Amino acid sequence: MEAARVRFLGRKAELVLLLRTISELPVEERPEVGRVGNLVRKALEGALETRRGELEDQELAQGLSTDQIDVSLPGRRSPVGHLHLVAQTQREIEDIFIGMGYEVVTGPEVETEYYNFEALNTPADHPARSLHDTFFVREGVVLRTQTSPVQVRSMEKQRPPVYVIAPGKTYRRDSDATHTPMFHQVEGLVVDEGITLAHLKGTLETFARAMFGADRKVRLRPHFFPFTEPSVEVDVSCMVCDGAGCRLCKRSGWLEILGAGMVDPNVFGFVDYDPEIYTGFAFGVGIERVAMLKHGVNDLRLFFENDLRFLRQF
Ligand code: 2NL
Repeated sequence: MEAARVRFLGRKAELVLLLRTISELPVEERPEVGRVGNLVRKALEGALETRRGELEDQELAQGLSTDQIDVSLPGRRSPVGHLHLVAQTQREIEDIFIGMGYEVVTGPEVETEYYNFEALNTPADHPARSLHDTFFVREGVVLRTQTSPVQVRSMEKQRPPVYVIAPGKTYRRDSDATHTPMFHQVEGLVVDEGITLAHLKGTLETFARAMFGADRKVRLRPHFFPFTEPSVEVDVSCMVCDGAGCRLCKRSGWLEILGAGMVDPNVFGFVDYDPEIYTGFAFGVGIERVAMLKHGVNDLRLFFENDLRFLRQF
């Protein structure tokens, strides 16, 4: 169409050249040549315009018949995330203890030395209170090294019976293949009349079986913590070999999962509970450790690198 326009209406078109040289014609011929020439030019312009309209209509009709939007095609899904394995595991632990009637309590990650150490029978000269092991915010204020201070606050607020668990972040100045400066813990505390070590063992058995399988056995080994007496370390029978001995449990058949004990009467002294009336047990379990054992994760650092190829597997 453009070629036709140039040929018949362009600067060098016959008609245009004729109209331009009209002044060279005899005077009496000029009006008639001008009139007819302009008529022809208008006719050509009209024809081009008509054809342009036809072609545009054709193009639109073609587009409408081939470029249809198929509204029945599935849409593109927005990516949806999920909880981090540590958060999932924390909730799983919470659910098990909620099922046994416990209340979930939380508290500050920045704590006073009083709640983090003093009230837990950990005296000022204890090595855990050194600059080497604990992050100090300022004099008398630390990043909590365990979630027990939350439980001390619970005891201050309510009288027994106390059945609480305290999940959350904890901080220690430690960093290597098996320790990170921040990690997660769930602590549990029971205070009531007539609570014994047997109640502790039964509770931890229920926990271990809910978490790692109905066949799990639990054993207690003597240990020491400043805030419990007696104190124990708690092993669960290996879920890989069922106690027979394998690489995971280093041929022993047992895996250490937590620390626990009977609440030291000195701790009750700080919250004004009468140790002649009440006894209690407490325990602390590392959430990352539970998640690693349950899911076969062999490197603690995977939890903190935020590599989606790892996280998406859970
Ligand atoms: C561990 C295991 C433990 C507790 C935490 C506790 C809390 C109160 C009173 C007495 Cl309020 N004890 N918590 C007891 C035993 C063990 O944590 O491996 N900690 C270093």
